[in-house]
Amino acid sequence: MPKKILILGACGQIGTELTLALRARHGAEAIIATDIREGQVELMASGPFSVLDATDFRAVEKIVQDHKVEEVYLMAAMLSATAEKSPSRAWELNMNSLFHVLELARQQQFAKLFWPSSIAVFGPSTPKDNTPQYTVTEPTTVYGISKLAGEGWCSYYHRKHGVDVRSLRYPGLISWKAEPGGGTTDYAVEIYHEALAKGQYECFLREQTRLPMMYMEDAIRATLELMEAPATRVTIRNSYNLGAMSFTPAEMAESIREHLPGFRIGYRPDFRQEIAASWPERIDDSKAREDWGWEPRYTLQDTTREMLTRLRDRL
Ligand code: AKB
Repeated sequence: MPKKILILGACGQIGTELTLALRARHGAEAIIATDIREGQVELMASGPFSVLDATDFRAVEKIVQDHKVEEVYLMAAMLSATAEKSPSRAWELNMNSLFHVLELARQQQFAKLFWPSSIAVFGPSTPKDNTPQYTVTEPTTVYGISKLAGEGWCSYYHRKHGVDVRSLRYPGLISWKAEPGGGTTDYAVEIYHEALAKGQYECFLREQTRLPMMYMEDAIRATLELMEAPATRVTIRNSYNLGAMSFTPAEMAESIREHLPGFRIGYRPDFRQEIAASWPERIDDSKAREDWGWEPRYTLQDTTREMLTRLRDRL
């Protein structure tokens, strides 16, 4: 019998592709996808799905027990921009959902946990270029504070209770299957949709705002590689820095112009500019490379080519 894997937050930007990738690897029936609401057609048709609130401890415990779950991926979270608008709801969702699964793992109700962290754990006092694994972490957003606290709890549960919890500090993620929602890096997905639909885009960040980014296929592969690595290779139990590329909105627009020469971009920075300005520009992910062999594949040019081709095919 294949091991049963539970995904909480399966309908979000990462959850959607993670669910499909895990189903391709382990078989549809082995993956129990859950979310607070139903997701897109491809995901819903791909295998078992239950509506589940990740902050409801009893409901999560029941599904773990009913399916004899061995691994959990907790992908439910409120992202940076939305969290600034609802700080207490963001804290409740981001922290309580994590506590619940850490507790169930401590009670040995399942064996292995993945929890996503973010470049948002860093703040304005962090070195921006080649941000090291170990450095100042003074986040200035609600989301970043919750991710930093979560990292602390992950390493605590590992040290004190031997919980096999693994985590990545994702950069901004670029995907075509599912759209992001409520993040500061979302412009890097919106821009492709608008480039194809209207030939122009108004960006909510300034043109020279450089941020670390990654194509979703790399992010999913990183997640699976970390989860499949032998426990002895996983020396970091709060969260690994993870990098791939780094660019500004102006550079992204330039890469789109190589395919759509008439594409135009304008800039109208909003409150997300301040969030982006507090984050690193480029990440040093040498610990992930050393420990479990991380190697990104997609550059900005690859990403632009893939995004435009895939989105065009879907039109
Ligand atoms: C966000 O913009 O909030 C996220 C992230 C960098 O964690 N994409």
